[in-house]
Amino acid sequence: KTLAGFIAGIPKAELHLHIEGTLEPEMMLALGERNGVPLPYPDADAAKSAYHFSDLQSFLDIYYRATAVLVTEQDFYDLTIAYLQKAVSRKVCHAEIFFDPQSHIARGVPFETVVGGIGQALSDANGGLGISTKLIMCILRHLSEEDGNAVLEQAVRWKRWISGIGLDSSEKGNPPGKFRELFAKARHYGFFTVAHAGEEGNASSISEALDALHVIRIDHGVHCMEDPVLVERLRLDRIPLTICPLSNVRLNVFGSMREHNLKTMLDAGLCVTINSDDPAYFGGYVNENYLAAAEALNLDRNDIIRLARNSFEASVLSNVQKKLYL
Ligand code: ES4
Ligand code: ZN
Repeated sequence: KTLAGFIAGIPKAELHLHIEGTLEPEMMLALGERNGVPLPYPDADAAKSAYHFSDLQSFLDIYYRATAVLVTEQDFYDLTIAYLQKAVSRKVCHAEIFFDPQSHIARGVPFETVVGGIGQALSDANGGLGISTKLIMCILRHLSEEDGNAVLEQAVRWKRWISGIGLDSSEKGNPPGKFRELFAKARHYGFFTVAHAGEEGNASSISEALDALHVIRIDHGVHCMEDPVLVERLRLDRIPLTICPLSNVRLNVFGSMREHNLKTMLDAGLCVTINSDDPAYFGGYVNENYLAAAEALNLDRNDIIRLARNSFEASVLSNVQKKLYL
């Protein structure tokens, strides 16, 4: 069996996936047309060739602009169903999915429209598609804590569909501590919490996310290796890291896939997982991320099995549900 076939055949969980980052150029253009939202690209090929990024911010500018085509509840429903179908066909059995309500509210799209469309799609899939899901509402860290508090208060009324609170967007200049009180409130309300940290920021931002926000998992976290004390803490406490190899290379966190430290982290005994982040922008879904990392870093089949098992261990599924996969 080929390595690609092996990867495609094993059950996986995806834990770091922005639903807005699954907006493929074809759907972006169709929704732009449907909703009368102008786009800077004449066709899908032009969009794809514009997806060259120098760093996280240069990506975020293009990504937030594209999300402007998402207007109606049906748009959010269609976007989510399209991702879930791709996930199922790649043997993703469980997905914990991020969304960014503040980027939509700022454009005048109501919170209920966003959560209603995404939540209905997830709920329909749980019945028919054969994938389980959790929804994680991300707070945009470049905005104020006050702005984040407003969506947190709305999320409480949608607890039947929202399980966790995350933290994303520009890491530079927006340390985790800025959201200490918001995250304390989120935990008080019964949400689990995660945060992007150590993507462009250094190891201290990871420690700060653990100490100030009490997150159960770190998104990216690739800069942890700079701090041996932190590595030991992550290892002993089995704090999972959701790694996104293609994203890291496309955003110049690493100069090439061969320079990625995923294998080093795995060999250090960390609970690392492979995920796709924003697959419509970074050149592949979860299986392509496994394959690109495996080929560049010489991962063997035991490494791949370990990564897939880690993905279920790192999920928020109950122990009973995890036993189906571990
Ligand atoms: C993101 Cl790769 C990445 N980092 C931070 N925030 C994000 N939002 C969407 N993709
Ligand atoms: Zn991300």
